[in-house]
Amino acid sequence: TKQPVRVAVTGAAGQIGYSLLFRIASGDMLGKDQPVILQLLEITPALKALNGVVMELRDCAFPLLADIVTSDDPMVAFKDADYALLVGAMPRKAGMERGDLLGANGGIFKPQGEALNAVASRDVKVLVVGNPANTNALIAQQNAPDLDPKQFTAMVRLDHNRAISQLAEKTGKPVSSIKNLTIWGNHSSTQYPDLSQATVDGQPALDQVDRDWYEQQYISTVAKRGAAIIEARGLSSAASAASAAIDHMRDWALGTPEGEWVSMGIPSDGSYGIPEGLIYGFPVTCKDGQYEIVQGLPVSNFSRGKMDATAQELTEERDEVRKLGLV
Ligand code: NAX
Repeated sequence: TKQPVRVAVTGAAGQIGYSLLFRIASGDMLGKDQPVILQLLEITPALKALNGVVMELRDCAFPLLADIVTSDDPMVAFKDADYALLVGAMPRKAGMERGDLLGANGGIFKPQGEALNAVASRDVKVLVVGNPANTNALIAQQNAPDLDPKQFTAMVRLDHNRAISQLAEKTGKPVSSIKNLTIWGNHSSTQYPDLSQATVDGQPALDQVDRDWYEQQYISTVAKRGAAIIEARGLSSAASAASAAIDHMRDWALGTPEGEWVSMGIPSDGSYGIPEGLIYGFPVTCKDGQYEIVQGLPVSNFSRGKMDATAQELTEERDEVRKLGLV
């Protein structure tokens, strides 16, 4: 039997945490043969609620759940962590400007980056879910100089999964028939869900839907799905966000299927003309715990405009957090 690995989760008493922790503990993320130790971080006032979640986790009697640690100190929660899912963040409140939001989250992700740098496993894989996810990942990364920048990623997998599901619905085909679509850029309304390389049952997706629907409806439906969920449910996406986080980490750790790619927010190496260093959604394949950008895909003028617009937004966010001294 394998040795347990340490999985840190922040915001563990929140909505996403309530779905995510049970999926991790049941083996959905790292495999049905991989024991885990959960190391849960919350703010002090939420520790009581977190204790209730821990009681339920214990009541599941998950065979793979080796231990649970809770703390309000990132130096404790991140100690020797092999995986870190940074879910807790400061939500945007009415009247908040982008600068205020980035500043408030800097107060969370700077110390968390420093703590990961100080105490996490040298191979820790970090996924930032808390919004604004891409720039929060950048802040944590820039405050962890002893770790490889590539160890910091942001979640665009929920957008990727939403894009698959919308296309499946439109074409009347099962989700499993859809391959190789990409979410480029920011997890925000500027994201670009790109069908130019996508296939449905092995045939080009764009031969099966009309171009107008794709450009005028599909892209914005995917990008605005989060708002539609809030409108319907009165709360933001939680179980689907948790499921996407599981997918992201599982594929990163255990690999993507041969001939298929997924979308991950990762530090740009300049591929596809995206400014180096931005945490940007790219098509990637994963093998042996490493991801690699899918190279050489053709980029149409339409795609170029969309890819540059979302890069521009991320550049502005980076300028803003530089001004605040966070990176
Ligand atoms: P909740 O408000 O239910 O939970 C957040 C939890 O984080 C709370 O329990 C809070 O006490 C905790 N927290 C706050 N600051 C903390 C800190 N410094 N250290 C540790 N814990 C802290 O939000 P939830 O619905 O779970 O969403 C969490 C985050 O995910 C939000 O920022 C949300 O915007 C973001 N999302 C990101 C998505 C993505 O695709 N990247 C999609 C879903 C979701 O909207």
